Amino acid sequence: MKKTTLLLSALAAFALPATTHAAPNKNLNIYCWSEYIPQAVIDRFAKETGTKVTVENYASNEEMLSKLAAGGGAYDIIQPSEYVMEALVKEKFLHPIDRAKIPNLKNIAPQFLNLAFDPGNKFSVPFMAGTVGIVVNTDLIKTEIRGFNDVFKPENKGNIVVLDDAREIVAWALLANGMGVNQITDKNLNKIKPTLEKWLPLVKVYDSDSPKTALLNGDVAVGVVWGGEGAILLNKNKKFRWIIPAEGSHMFIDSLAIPKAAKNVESAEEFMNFILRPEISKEISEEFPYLNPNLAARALMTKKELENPASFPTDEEMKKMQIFRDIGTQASEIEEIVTTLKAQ
Ligand code: N2P
Repeated sequence: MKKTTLLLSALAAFALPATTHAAPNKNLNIYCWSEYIPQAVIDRFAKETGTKVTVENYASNEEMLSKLAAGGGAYDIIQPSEYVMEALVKEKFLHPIDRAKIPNLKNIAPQFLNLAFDPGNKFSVPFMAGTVGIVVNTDLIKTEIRGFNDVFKPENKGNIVVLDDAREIVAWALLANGMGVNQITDKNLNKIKPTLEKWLPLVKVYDSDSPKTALLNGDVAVGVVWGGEGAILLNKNKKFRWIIPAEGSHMFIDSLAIPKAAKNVESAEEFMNFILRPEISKEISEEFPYLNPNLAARALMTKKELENPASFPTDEEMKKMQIFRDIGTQASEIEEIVTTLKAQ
């Protein structure tokens, strides 16, 4: 949220007569991805449960981790992706979830439960899943784009937006060199460096918060973006096309978890159960159309929403998707490689 908006809402709250709202007696501090949890959902939870909710955003798993590592913030809920959840589980950073408090977990499709990053879902509740793919503005690009190798071509120089995310960018280069997204060894990193050296100077915009914006404005003609962002573009204009890269792709699963140091565990569990309600989860999908793992919510969604190819990959596409694993200390290495190459 912009500072001015914050200030305005603080002032507005101040201006309300004290009698109109019972003072919230519960607190919940959420640290989550930007453009992922609609404000209306937060507001409804706050009102319904009498909870004072604060929300802070991050644009990458690594940004969240560095803040947590620096001891920053006192969060009750965080929203890591699978590979970071795996690390946090290993490091015993998380508070176990009381499943009895989250009966709505029954709404989640079995394929998103009990995954390698958290067997038995002892610490994590799936929020949303998705993939990363290519969006092409077909008014501006007339040649066929099938995969990363077609995007990162000299003729597209200065016309490309990509996610500002080292793990993502390295995964695409691995795939383009015929390797799996988790095959991150020093040897393989050396092998893919020439690819990154070729690709990154072609990029105009790095944006993980809202990569759709550069495409919508016509600042760029092609992008490698989150599925939910692609889905919004497809809904906005028929000139946008979605492509799952021919070289391969991955599926992310972003879940909610409670840090051990959380002060408001009950509110955190209450919120987890709340977002898993079919109608709330559907509302989240309406604003941020990712791959919703909630079957009860999907039952409420329109055919158009369910058929958006950027939200819901086909079964065939899903079968081929890889899932990121924790790569330990190699994470800082890839961060360094990408940062250095971006600066050139
Ligand atoms: C939401 C970003 C999607 C998260 N803005 C990808 N893991």
